[in-house]
Amino acid sequence: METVTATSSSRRLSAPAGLSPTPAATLTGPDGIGSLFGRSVAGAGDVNGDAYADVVVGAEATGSGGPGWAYVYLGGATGLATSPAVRWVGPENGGAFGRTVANVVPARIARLYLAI
Ligand SMILES: [Ca+2]
Repeated sequence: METVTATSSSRRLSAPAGLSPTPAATLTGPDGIGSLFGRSVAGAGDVNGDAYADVVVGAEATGSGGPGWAYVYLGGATGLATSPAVRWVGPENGGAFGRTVANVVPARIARLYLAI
C-alpha cells in the first residue's frame, strides 16, 4: 500500500459558486452487476492515519444472490482512490451483508470501528 505524507493543504470540492457538477471520483463496484454497490456509503474517518478522510461503501448483493460486500476506499492528496484498500465478504449468500455501513466512532479515535 502506498504511504502518503499529509500536508497542511486539503482538496476542496466546493467553491463559492457551489459544488462542481463533475464527479471528483467515480467508483465501480468490484463485484459486478447485481451487487448493488453503493447501496450504502459512509465516511469512515481516517482508517489508515494519513490525515485524509476515507470512505466505506456497502454492496448488499440482493440482485446477484451473492454474500454482500463492504469496501474501504482511501482518501489522498489527489482525491479518493478508485480501487478499494479493503474488501470484506459477507458470511453467507443472501445475508444482506453491506446493506448498511456506518462509522460508529468519532474520527479522532485512531482505530477502525465500522458497523456493516
Ligand atoms: Ca485516511
